[in-house]
Amino acid sequence: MAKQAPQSDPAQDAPRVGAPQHAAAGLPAVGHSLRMASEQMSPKRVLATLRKVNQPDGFDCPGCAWPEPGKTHTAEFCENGAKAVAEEATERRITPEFFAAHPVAELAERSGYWLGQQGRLTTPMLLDEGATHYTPVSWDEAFALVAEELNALDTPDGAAFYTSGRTSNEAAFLYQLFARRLGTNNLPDCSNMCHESSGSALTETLGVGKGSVSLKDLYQADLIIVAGQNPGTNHPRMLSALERAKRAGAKVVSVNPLPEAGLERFKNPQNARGLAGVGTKLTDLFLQIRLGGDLALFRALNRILLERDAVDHAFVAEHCHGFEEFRADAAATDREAVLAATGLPWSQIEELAELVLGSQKIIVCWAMGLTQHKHAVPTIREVVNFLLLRGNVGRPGAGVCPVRGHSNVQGDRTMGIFERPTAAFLDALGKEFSFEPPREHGLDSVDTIRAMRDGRVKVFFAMGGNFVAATPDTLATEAAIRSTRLTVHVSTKLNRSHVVTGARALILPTLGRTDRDWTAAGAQFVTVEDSMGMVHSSRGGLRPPADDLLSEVRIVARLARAVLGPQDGLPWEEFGDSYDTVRDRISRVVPGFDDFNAKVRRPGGFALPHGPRDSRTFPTATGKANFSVNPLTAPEVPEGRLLLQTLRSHDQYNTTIYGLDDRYRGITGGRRVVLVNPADAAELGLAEGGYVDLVSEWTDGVERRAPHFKVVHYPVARGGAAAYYPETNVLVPLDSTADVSNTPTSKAVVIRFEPDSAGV
Ligand SMILES: Nc1nc2c(c(=O)[nH]1)N[C@H]1C(S)=C(S)[C@@H](COP(=O)(O)OP(=O)(O)OC[C@H]3O[C@@H](n4cnc5c(=O)[nH]c(N)nc54)[C@H](O)[C@@H]3O)O[C@H]1N2
Ligand SMILES: Nc1nc2c(c(=O)[nH]1)N[C@H]1C(S)=C(S)[C@@H](COP(=O)(O)OP(=O)(O)OC[C@H]3O[C@@H](n4cnc5c(=O)[nH]c(N)nc54)[C@H](O)[C@@H]3O)O[C@H]1N2
Ligand SMILES: [Mo]
Repeated sequence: MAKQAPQSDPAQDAPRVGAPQHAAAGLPAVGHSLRMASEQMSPKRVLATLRKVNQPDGFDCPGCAWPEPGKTHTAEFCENGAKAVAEEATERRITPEFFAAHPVAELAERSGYWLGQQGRLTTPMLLDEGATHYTPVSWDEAFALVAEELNALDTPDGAAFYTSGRTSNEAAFLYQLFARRLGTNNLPDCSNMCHESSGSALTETLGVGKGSVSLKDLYQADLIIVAGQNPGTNHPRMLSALERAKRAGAKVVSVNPLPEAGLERFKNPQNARGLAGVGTKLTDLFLQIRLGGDLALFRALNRILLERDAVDHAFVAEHCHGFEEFRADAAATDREAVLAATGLPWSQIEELAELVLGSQKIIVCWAMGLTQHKHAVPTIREVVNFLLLRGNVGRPGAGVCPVRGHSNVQGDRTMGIFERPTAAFLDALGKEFSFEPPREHGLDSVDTIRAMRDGRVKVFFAMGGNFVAATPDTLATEAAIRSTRLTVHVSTKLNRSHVVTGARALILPTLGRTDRDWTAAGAQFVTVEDSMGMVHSSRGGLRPPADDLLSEVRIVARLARAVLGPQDGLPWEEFGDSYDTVRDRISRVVPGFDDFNAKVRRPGGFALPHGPRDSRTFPTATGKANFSVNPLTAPEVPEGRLLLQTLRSHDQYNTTIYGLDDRYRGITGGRRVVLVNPADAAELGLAEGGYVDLVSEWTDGVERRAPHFKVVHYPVARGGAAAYYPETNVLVPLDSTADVSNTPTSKAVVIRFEPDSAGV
């Protein structure tokens, strides 16, 4: 039986503040995940579902992209994976009656948390022009309507096709094929807001925009630096890997403006010691860096390594390009500028340098703390310089480790979800399907918003995700979306993007990872690629929320047939019924996927080739690994202002809010909090527990305000503040993006504080 949805709403949230914790997981995490799951499902379904997470015969956890260890533990999931699974496998349902009872105007007043709690979507729904309510439509009507709007465009570039990173390889491949046969490269995706900066920096310097390490490398490393990442919440299974690395003698350094509990100590819930005992201390050295100080930190490290001549000269001579220019510039790194940018004492930087000098094998892991800054790309290039100096790329126990977010965000890119595809990819695609794909680059996420605003994009189609809530500058973005002709969302759950729409809107419900997927050709499975380039299968086992739900693969296949017409000539029906036929095509288009259908049926799947990792071959413009020169910059913050980073609480998955607690940071019952260093709070007159408005400052003079945030005195690095996304996306200016990657600067928003305008 479906249960009643809880009614609490963050609009009336009342955060309570306790002490931050100093260890992650352990028994409370197990209890927490089971409680969350049982709010959504019967006990039998909880067991049946959680038993299949990340098992060879089961489904890939829709939580994060962290890889599965070779021999899977019987419970290879974590507290937050369990929440992600429960969110999807919930027994609550949204039926046409729900939409009849709630006008869209009313739903637009509801919190994202409330929308998500209503259950799984079951029926295709249409919001027609001028209508107040969504009404049911048949699948055929829905596809015909999309075809009508797309075919009415002057140019295929008047449409944009967004992807969120849960989409399977098979669906992603067909989706980009469809967009390109239609004639556009407008394929924005969540990567644009996520690891695009990593992809840009790594492609330029190493030739492959992905991480170069496997789990085995982590276990063999001497030193692991975790910079700008909160794995205790966002990649909990990474803590088991760090624990294992530590047992084998590795040192762990964390670089973060916040002391994150998960990096301090880990109580592994999968063994008795972790459940009951004190757990394992993870961080050996914690550098509490200022927001945006990482480029300065890595430049300082590089200067010290050069001064000590701690350079792998043989590696540099044989494999690298640009060393002399880099050396001249890095050696001149100004110490005072480093101290100002990082806020760290020089002695701590030297302490880290000593650890580096004592280590043969070094890995640097990072996530959004590095990628969402104006100077994110130069920062990551400098990390690469640091690793190249001592030959830490392309040998066991060493390398770059950008830790991906969505469970298949890396695979989607591999399948061609990219607004700037390479010529080689388009050549292969064109050859396989006998057509000439469009060559002109398309729009990324931020440029899609601009194009909608300017009337150049009229149809917005989303394969998953929650575009209006996930993107910056909420008010500008919502206005842009509302000016379009048609918005279409292929979704599992209701969210904000379904109630802020174009003139017409469609919701196309779909199967999730946990659902059984049967077609005319029998049982189907899909494949995904994890953060370390391992490809494996995923097969759901639950009865789908409705009998006529279509998988993403079938939705794309039927859409393509409806839009492109019978004259298109590709066997879309066959693609939709038999995913093996899609994989056969992928095997001939995407490098590394030869013999795909056979290889993916082996337990554990297979690893994609990676030149730098496998053979120290670097497919860059110079044919070598490129050193780069990255002038020292850091965010500038005027007097009386702080730099705000927007981050995740422990009870959310991006725009999906599971609950109102952030347990490790000691915050419960609400999300509208702003964490401020007590010394900064004293200077700015921000009383603990008081309420304020956050107002962001940007060169365009537009006022961006997020009202009613409770001030929490918290040990964040001086000069910075932290608050949760997506509530704070209203503060991130659309034009404030990273150089090169165009990623919104979600970790660097200049704000001032004003009296609480909600006046509560
Ligand atoms: N449970 C759960 N899991 C998730 C997600 C989720 O929302 N919930 N989201 C998924 C997705 S899509 C992604 S991309 C990942 C995100 O994973 P993370 O990147 O860990 O997520 P954030 O909460 O954005 O955390 C950023 C971390 O970087 C630190 N930081 C911020 N600015 C700086 C800086 O300038 N320098 C340094 N050194 N550190 C900084 C913050 O203090 C924080 O610890 O997680 C994925 N997994
Ligand atoms: N201020 C600020 N903004 C940020 C960030 C930040 O740190 N700060 N982080 C950025 C990052 S890293 C990312 S990745 C983006 C995330 O941006 P998105 O990927 O667009 O957002 P999500 O919240 O992950 O999308 C959740 C929705 O996906 C749908 N969904 C879930 N599972 C499935 C599925 O299997 N199939 C389909 N079709 N739909 C499904 C559900 O309807 C759910 O409501 O946000 C970015 N925005
Ligand atoms: Mo992400």
